[in-house]
Amino acid sequence: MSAFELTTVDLESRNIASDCARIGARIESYRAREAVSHPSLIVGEQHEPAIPAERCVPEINANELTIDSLRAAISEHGALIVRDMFSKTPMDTLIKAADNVIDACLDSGSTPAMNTYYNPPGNLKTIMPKKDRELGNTRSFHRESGSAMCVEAPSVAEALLQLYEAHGLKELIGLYLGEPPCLSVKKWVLRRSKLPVAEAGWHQDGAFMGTNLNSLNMWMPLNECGGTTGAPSMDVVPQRLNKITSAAGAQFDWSVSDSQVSSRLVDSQPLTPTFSAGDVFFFDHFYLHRTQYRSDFTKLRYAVETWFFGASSFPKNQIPIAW
Ligand SMILES: O=C(O)CCC(=O)C(=O)O
Repeated sequence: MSAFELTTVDLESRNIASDCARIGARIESYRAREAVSHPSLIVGEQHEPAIPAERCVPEINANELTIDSLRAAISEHGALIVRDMFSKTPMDTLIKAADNVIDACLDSGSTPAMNTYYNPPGNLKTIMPKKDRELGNTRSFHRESGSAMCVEAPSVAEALLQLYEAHGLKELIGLYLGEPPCLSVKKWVLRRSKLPVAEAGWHQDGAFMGTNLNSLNMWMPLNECGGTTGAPSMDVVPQRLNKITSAAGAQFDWSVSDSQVSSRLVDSQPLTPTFSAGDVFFFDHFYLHRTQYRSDFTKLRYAVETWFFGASSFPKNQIPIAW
């Protein structure tokens, strides 16, 4: 494991102009790039999901994380929890960063001065197919959900990439995807839950990203959540799915109703894992989940959600960017 720790001093001493230029270049390098039409899919409808003896969310310690343990868990159970992936220092740095970035993005009427926590690249608007309107809608969606895109703060985004790479994740995720990974403007997000937690729909991200792609999400809670912690974790259906479940009766065309979850998925009733700061949770675009829903949370939960895609098997609608 690497010694790279990511302190607030490290973060705040970064060069914000060169980080902004790097994120701008990462965005630009995918502007004209289209995904291949027939990628070799890791999971597709033609893959019969293995039925494991036990429906669970498998978990391992970071020192057991290999390409084989990752592949086996995702192919049998749809997900993997890795305990103790990161130490507490970078998680605390990122909580402060999430507060600053989300707060900077909150006021739609004013533009904060450029700083470590807010310096969106100039091409963020032009890369969106519907330009201003799409960027505005994406930002309002995040404001309402208590989140912000990492690329709003290129120094935070670049520091995250450095942290991931120092922990061997670039190589591991590339092996999993079968090619170098790319990320996405829209699906790389700093999150700070709102209290009370709204009842968010059960969903599979493939419902709006599409399914002709290869993906791996690394969801990283920055503080403890679930169980008796008082902070919301994630509710999950602990099952390898290989298609999108019907949206019939659900609030949105990309979400899944409670009754579908309780009636169609009777053998794998939802679970709510408990996480500590520094754990990570891997799953793909077929995994059915939602923000843990209960009315009595007392604490905020911070997280970073990072979706990785194959460099040639990505959802163009999520605005891919180079790693
Ligand atoms: O952070 C959350 O509660 C939800 C995250 C999520 O839906 C995702 O990572 O796809």
